[in-house]
Amino acid sequence: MSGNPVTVEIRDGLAFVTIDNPPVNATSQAVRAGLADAVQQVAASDAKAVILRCAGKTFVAGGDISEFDKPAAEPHLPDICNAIEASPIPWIAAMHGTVLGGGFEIALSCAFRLALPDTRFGMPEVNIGIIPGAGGTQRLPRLAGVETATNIICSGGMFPAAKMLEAGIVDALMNNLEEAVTGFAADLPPLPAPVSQRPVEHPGSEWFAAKRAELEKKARGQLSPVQALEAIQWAATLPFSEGQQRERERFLDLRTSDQSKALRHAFFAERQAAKPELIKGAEARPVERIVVVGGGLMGAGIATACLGAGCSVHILEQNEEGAEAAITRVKTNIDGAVKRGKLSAEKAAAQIARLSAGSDYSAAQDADLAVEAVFEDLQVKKDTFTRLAAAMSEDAILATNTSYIDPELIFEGTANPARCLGLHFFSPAHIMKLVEIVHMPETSAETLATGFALASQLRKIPVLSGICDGFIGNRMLAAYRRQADYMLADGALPHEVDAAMRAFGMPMGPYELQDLTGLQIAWANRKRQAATRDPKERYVTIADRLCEMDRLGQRSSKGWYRYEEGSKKPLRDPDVEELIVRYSAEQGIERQAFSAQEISGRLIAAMVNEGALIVEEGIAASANDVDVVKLYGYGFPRWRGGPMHYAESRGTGEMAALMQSVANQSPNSWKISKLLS
Ligand code: 3H9
Repeated sequence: MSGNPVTVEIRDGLAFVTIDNPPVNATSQAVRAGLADAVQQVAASDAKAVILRCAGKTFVAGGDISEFDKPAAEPHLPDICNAIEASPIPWIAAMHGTVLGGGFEIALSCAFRLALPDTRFGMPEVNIGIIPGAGGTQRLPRLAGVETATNIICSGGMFPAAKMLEAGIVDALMNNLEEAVTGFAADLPPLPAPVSQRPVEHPGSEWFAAKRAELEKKARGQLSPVQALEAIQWAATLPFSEGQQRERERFLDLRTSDQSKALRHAFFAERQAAKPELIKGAEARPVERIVVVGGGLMGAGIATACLGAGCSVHILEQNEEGAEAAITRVKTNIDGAVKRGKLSAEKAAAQIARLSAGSDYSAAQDADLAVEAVFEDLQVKKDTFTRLAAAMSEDAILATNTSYIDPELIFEGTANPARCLGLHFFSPAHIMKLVEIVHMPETSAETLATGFALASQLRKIPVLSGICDGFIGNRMLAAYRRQADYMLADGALPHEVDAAMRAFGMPMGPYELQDLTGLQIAWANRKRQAATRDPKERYVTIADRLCEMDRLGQRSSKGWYRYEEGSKKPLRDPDVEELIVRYSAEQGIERQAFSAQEISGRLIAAMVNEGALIVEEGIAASANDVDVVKLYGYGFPRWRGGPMHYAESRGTGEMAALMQSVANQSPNSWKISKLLS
């Protein structure tokens, strides 16, 4: 990149304006200044058209998010967009890569929009808690209609160029962009009316009301999608200039909002988590052939994800029947993706062609990496790795998907432990984004780098974790559930706890979630932990009692709730509530009422405290990593940024005081992190 990120070249009667601002050509202040100059420079030239293009892998991917903590600095993008649109010389956007946010808004101000066929478009502003701020909410409805504009802007999604062409947003798709655009510019079609001057068809206030209700339900507390809808509604009711002014005011307001700060924190935290210090400079090994041991729900999910990333997968099962069942499970996952329109039938067939299964470990001999997803039992896992190590080369990577067992015990005695690590996927593994990459002291940086590279190949979000019971995510979940159980014993009921956590923004409360996933795994863990549990720690046995009564969740038609046949709707169960009240009485506890805020405050405090301990102990490299785990593995509301960001935004003092009161309520049960005091 030269000093100036925007250059102008006038050649053969055409002006070429090139933005070169790696990595993603964001419209930083320098780019905006360069564009403002370019507008004037070309207006004063004798060029008959301007071609706006970008160097590197992408067109402009939006405003520069790293500038959003500072006050907005001139020149402002809406003014530049207006100047491009008003230019006496027509501007042509020549687009490739991703055309996002402010980049899309610049393109909407051009007279023509041309793109490579594999370009993707989107207005992802709502994902970072803002709305488009350079006329996007006002121009897009004028170009493509309110409904299409709403789908693009309020979803924050990315859309293929073919869809944009169909919607009339892009004028043409061209293969040899540079040459084709130059040809197009040399022989321009008649100029269309500037987008800002086109009329908008109002779909009716009922349409807006219904859309608003739909967005509110989906957003679970996130405000930006509804705010964006309101701005689109201005496009349908106000002159452009007024609509644009209101859009700008709202954009600036939202930029400083807590939600936007939290969502921006999440954006940078997940990128930072993917590049831990420990793998700096280490080279990842290519992974093409993968063996997955165990073709149950988890193993089949891992296999599906690996196939989707272009790897070949062999599943090892105990016998041929098990192997066949595993293949069926993977095929069902792949079929599901086809049915949901996520995968073409052709790609699905290619994935299935790369899948095999059997029970003979010699099939693992050429694999680059093996992931074990067998029964959560130390001896079974140890035996699996003994057989894998014997079959595979001594530097093939060995990964355990254990959720709780110490990988050091699992890999004890394995030759070359530097190639061993944990790859902790979350179920269903072909859908859930999070992978905890668990390192042992012996694990080499190269092995870890390979784990991170594989995760990104699988389009997952990797987070490094050291070793502790439950690693980062499940250890925090255990603390959260423990506090929830304390609250049941002290006076709350499951539906109150669940409602409070949903109101906080969680997709589900802890009890309905346990019913959905089954109570038995956590029960087995509690039994395993019993031997080492501090006898002075408060231990509430309500969950154990339910398990002993075979109330194991939805699959047994009853758990914390009861379920009517064929229904997944949790219904309050007087038997469970009676059991809870009886438990309190047995313990001599006088039950008290808790407000939803008290419940969520205490549960989150317990979660934050555990996260802080995890950072304090060095299990997580940073509080950011803890946030990423909770955002991607446990549905923590992204617009709150993750538990650690949330705690920081509330003030650690407030969180410390809350945690102290939680600890006082259940003496000897909580260690409070030094980071909270
Ligand atoms: C906006 O446009 C507002 C306007 O409406 C109004 C203005 C008035 N800013 O994701 P990657 C960095 S709001 C600053 O790993 P990929 C990113 O942090 C904006 N930095 O690559 C990373 O840095 P590092 C609306 C940005 O190929 C590096 O680039 N736009 C920005 O997997 C590579 O990123 C968005 O929200 C940015 N806008 O994906 C787009 N974008 O290497 C957000 C990226 O130091 N961006 N960086 O970690 C994306 O969705 C993806 O980055 C993209 C590339 C698809 C572009």
